[in-house]
Amino acid sequence: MINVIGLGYIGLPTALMLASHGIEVVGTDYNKELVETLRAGHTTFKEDGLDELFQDALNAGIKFSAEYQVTDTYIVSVPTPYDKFSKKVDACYVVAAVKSVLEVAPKGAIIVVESTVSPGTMEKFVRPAVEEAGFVIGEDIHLVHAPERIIPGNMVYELLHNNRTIGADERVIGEKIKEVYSSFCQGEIVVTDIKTAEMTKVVENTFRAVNIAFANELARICRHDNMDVYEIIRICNMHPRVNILQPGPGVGGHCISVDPWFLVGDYPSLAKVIDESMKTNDSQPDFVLNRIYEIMKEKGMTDVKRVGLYGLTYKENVDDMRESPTLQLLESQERHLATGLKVYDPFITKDVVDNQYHNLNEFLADIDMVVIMVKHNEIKDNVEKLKDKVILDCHNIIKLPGVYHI
Ligand code: SAJ
Repeated sequence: MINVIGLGYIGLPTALMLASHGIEVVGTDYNKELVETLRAGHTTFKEDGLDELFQDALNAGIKFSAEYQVTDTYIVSVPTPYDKFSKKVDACYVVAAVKSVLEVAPKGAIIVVESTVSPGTMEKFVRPAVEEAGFVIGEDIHLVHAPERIIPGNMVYELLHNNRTIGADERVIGEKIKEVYSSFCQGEIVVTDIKTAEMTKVVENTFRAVNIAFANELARICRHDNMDVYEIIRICNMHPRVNILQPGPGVGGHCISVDPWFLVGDYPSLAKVIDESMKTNDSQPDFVLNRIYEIMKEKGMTDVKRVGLYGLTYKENVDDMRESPTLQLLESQERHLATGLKVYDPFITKDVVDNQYHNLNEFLADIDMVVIMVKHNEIKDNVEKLKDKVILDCHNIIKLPGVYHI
């Protein structure tokens, strides 16, 4: 039996996937309300294919509990916040989960940490916690780091198809865990050591963050001299060895906008390109705000209350708002002592910010200018409703005459 600890964006789909592929699974979360919701047969977030997978797992007998289970294999998938000032990872949830596992784990149990951690976290925080509790690593307890790699918006497909990395002290333990993931994973599974596994995960996200920062910087250069950044990137990407990502209103989510800071926090005098890239991405919502004011001036608009931000989530077609560029932009607007921008997102049904709408038509009726912050399918399907608006399209998806870009 496998006890999956933490039933959030990564832990839940992983538990469901294992269960629906013949493995006995108990999913544990300290949040009793969440456990009750799952027990009542409801998922806790929206994701393509998640409800079907949930049903398969229920049919296969998956169980949910607030208690840690006595078993031989644990998968820990809890959040790893980071300290915004020191830029260092805060491994407190991982360490707390591991300590709770140790209270029930039998001799020889394997603890797999899936949460993203900065290189050296297992060495600096997890190993000491295990040793302080009186366990001998490699005899009483085996440690593994198997970072997740799935992308919100396509999680179920990527869980099945992505290659995976497993870091373990002992090859034989790594191979044993590889077998567990092979129950559903059709990709290649590499077994390596723990620190290499930690580093690969952070490097993958850093590569993407730096590439997006490069695209955002190109957008600023092109804006300065009135060039079309999208056409330039499109043509450059026709070169067989060039693959530039797209500029946007900023970088959100709890991965690309966070993980690279671990390297800056741990290697401040070495991680220069990464540091600058993160600063570029973090200042992108401000760049959009300036662009809004610039366009308002050009159009003779004076009332910011007639401007609306379309999209609150960190990216398209998900309901996750963590570190979202829209929230960053609104914070920035408040710092400038100006408020009043209207906001709407079809995926956010609760009231989370001022001046928020829950209906596209009502939102559009109250504004003259719309800023496309997120490229949800809904807005792509409703382009004709934007015809009489001033449009600032931060994603280059609206094909109408006179559209402004970042
Ligand atoms: N973005 C751009 N331009 C682009 C692509 C993305 O501005 O060309 C923005 C998005 O709008 C969003 C942010 O970047 O605000 C991040 O979105 P994303 O789709 O690039 O990535 P995440 O954060 O949803 O998921 C990433 C993935 N990592 C990589 O692709 C290397 C995923 O595979 C990881 O599992 C995930 O981080 C994670 O959990 O670490």
